[in-house]
Amino acid sequence: MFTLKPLPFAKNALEPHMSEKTLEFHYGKHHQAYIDNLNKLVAGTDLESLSLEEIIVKTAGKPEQAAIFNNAAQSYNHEFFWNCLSAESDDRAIPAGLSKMIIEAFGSLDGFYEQFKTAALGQFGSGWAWLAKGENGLEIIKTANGDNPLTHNLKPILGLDIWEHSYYLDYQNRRGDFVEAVMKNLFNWNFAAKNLL
Ligand code: MN3
Repeated sequence: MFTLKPLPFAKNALEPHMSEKTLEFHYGKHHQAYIDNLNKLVAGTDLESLSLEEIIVKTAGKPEQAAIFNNAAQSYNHEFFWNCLSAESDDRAIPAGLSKMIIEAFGSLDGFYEQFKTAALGQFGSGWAWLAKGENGLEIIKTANGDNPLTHNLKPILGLDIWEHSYYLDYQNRRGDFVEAVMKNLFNWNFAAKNLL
């Protein structure tokens, strides 16, 4: 049985950039639903005892297992996403090693922000923008629906949910404003640095 883990912050801790109301729905309803659906879909199958990561890798690209993949990936993505967010000043400073890698990959921190925003805005419809690590260092990718870096042989470092349910209550159609607000005010760089290891 998969369960909804507690949020790593209070529901109002990310205001004004992400409201308590958004988290009530996004975490309390959407994320919960992915987990509930996954539990129903894997009950009594050999997938039941696997981790989310294992289910994702095992079912990726198999049309007959698309529902399981989508719900497992979205369960994983959301748990990861909440950890990518923090309003604590300690989490908001970019550790030196990671900062160096970002500058190597994207020219500057602003270069990273610009390319990340371009990826997030360029994803047509629902999906995610990611900072990920591959054999050649850091890269930015966008993925559709529940897809994530694990199926591209990449390690997720930071992820941003750009499904409309992620921003509609706070920003309506202004995805760019939401992306800017999260990148500049909420990314948890401590969590990102831990994911490099
Ligand atoms: Mn979501």
